[in-house]
Amino acid sequence: MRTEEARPVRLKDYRPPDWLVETVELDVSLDSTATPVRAALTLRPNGSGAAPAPLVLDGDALNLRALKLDGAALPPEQFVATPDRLTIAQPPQRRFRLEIETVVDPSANTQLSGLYRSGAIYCTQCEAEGFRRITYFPDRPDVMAVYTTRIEAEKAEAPVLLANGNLVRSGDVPGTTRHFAVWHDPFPKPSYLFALVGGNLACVEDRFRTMSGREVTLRIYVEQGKERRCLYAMDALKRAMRWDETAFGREYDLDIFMIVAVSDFNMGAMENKGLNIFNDKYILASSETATDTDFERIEAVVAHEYFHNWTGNRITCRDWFQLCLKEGLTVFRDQEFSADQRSRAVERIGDVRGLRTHQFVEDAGPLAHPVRPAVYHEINNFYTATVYEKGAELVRMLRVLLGAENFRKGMDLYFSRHDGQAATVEQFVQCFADVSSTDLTQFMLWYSQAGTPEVVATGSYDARAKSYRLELAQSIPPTPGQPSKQPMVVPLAVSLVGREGRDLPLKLDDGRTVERGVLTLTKSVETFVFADVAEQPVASLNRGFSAPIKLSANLSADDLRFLAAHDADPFNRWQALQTLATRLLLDNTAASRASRPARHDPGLLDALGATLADGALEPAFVALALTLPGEAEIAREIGHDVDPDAVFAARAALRAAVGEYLAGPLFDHYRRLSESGPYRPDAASAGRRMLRNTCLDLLVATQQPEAISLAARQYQAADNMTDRMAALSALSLCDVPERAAALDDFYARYADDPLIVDKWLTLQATVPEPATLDRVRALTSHRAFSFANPNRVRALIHAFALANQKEFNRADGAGYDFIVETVLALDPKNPQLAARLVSALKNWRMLEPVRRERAEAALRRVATAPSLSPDVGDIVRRALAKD
Ligand code: 0A1
Ligand code: ZN
Repeated sequence: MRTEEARPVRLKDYRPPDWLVETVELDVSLDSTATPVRAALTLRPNGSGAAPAPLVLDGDALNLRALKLDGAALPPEQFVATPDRLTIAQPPQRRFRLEIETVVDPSANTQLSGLYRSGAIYCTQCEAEGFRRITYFPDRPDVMAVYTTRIEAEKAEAPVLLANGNLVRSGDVPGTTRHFAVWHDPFPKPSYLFALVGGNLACVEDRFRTMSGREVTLRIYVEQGKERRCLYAMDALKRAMRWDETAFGREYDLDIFMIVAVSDFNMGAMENKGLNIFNDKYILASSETATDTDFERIEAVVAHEYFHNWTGNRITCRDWFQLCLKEGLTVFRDQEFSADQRSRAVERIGDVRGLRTHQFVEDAGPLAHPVRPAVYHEINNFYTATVYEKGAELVRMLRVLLGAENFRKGMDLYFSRHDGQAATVEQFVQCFADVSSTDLTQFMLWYSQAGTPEVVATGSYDARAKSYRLELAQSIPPTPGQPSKQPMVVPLAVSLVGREGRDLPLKLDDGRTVERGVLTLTKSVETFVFADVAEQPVASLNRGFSAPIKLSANLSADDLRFLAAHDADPFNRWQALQTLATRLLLDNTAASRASRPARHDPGLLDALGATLADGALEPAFVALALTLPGEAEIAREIGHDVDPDAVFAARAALRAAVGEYLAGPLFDHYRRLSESGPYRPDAASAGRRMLRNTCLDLLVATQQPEAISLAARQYQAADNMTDRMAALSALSLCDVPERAAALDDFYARYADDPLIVDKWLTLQATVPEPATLDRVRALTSHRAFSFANPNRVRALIHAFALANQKEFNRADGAGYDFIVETVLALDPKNPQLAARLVSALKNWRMLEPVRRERAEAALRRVATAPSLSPDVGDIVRRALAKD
């Protein structure tokens, strides 16, 4: 195992590589414990006239068996090979061929990086730095080579042999029980996009005709017997391929596109060229096994990985600091795809909820970092909500600022100007500056300044002058290493909403025009005065969440109720209700801590009731409107001295109050929305189920026996996983006998299906009761659980630490102790997984003093443990750092 090493890597130190690799020929002979890897690289010096450069290749836990240069064994005094480096001090300063033989042990690879085994399948994961665990290589994304891969294996063990690109040849190895396949990928690619797979896999096949008429074979490989569960993923893939042609003019480029689903995977999926490898959770779905949310995620992840073919693969990143160049942009693209496939408003609300829950929370704590970080110790720790989700928001802001047409032109220019290159964020943004003749220098601050900007809006109407004055002030809180910030460009989509919800014309008194309803704030404080405002309006600001900011506006409760009922922008209708609920939840959390009685807000309840009654609204939108902000988000709003018990109590009380106050209409909707006919995963059907299940959840929150038995009945009668899980999850929050019975029944029904058992583990981990921690501990010995499988660990332990704020943050610190124990046990086996788990403690400074002290002590125990991985070491050091 690699242990900690002092290696800050800095953006400012970037240097082009001394050596380039033109071609890579790999020959991998699969064996479960000793797989020989022969790599033949054609290397050439990068650039001319420079001082002679040594050749330094990266390695990680490698074992060199042989080394040849231009066909001759290299004498031992001419090179140094350690597990993590191969150095040839004086290589010839010309093109040469280097043949390297290493041997790797896939079965011992518990980190799931490099070549490893998932069950009986051989597979690889090379992003970010996994290729160096297979062979010595300049393992950096700006070294792009053409790969030819020969894989050999026992026919019986691995009848299917796959690698990137197109199949060139395959056949038996004469005189043996082995066979081979040779794959060639004509597109030069960085090593992180290399992949190979070997195993006994079933395959589902389809075809796609691209917009220029080329026929592409599509294949999804899965465990034998699970073929039927791939059909939805295949359908999503074809829709994604078509969408990329229409929305971005991007066509697929190889003859075959393959996806392989494996059970052991550290992340969601990986966009290897022509051979995506997926966590099977994001492929397998049927109405009996997957919820609507699972279907939606599968669609989004399949699309995301496919979209990487252009944004990531054809144009890759110059270095890992540019990670958002592929990830932020590709998340933006998958969000747009989902918005077009489903409901734009509902998708946007979902994306913003995700951003606030994960990214805003990250940005408010010690792990805050810019979308493009300037330094890292361990790149694996930068696959974050900030790089992905905030990164996507920055791309979206470019579109808001420049308009859809210029945005598309900018994308077209990016694709044509940088195809085949390893690019930077500057080069990306420059394309938009060029097509729109706009100076985007200030916009670049979004990439370099961490922290969520706070915008305070103060509006006032002058009835006599018929003018509306809007003062906007922005500030960005300090974040680690960045004590003070410069003002950013904030594109604020706005409207002045008049009586009956009409958008009043926007005319600035200084003659400037408000293009596409967007005000662009560029200074710390700016005032906009609107002229000819015929009536007193209510300002609807940051429509569609046009900028990823925290906005506070001087809107009264009446104004918010008005917007909730009338705003033409659905996002802000939803936001108005969230703001009202957040105000109440903050007051009541404080009241609970001070043992004061809770405040009631009949106005909020009426507004929720009116939303429920509004038949013109989409059911999924109504469901989101009825869903209160989560505990993590409320905690972040409070910001300091947080008592998670008080947050939980305030939220639970409000859910119960909504359930009681709206019991009649909730029951009515519940009955009216029952679906007839077979289950269909489309967005409209899913939206109806979502609203019906939200009604059930609010009713069950009252703990009334009638509601409990309704949930118990739904659990039994459900003909699809969405309804069964919704009933079980509502019940799981109540301490009633029906809960235990339903949980036992669920396990008995699905014991043989690990992905479904994961749902069962999560439900138990998220019960907000003191007995939960013991239950979670006990479940770690359950036969369905394994520390070796990341999905199991995430389902049980990450869920406890991240989705059960109350029990994880127990005042006695036992929740933290459990996480520390688990992190230390996991770290030597799978550091990436351990690092993600320990980051659950990142917001310790926000807590009230007793918990804060215990959480800090827990982090210190991790920090002082011997031989931490670089992954965990980096997180705990940053989490504890002073600034
Ligand atoms: N590029 C993938 C995510 C990914 C990142 C790192 C991995 O291993 C450390 C694996 C996958 C994506 O964005 O889908
Ligand atoms: Zn991605």
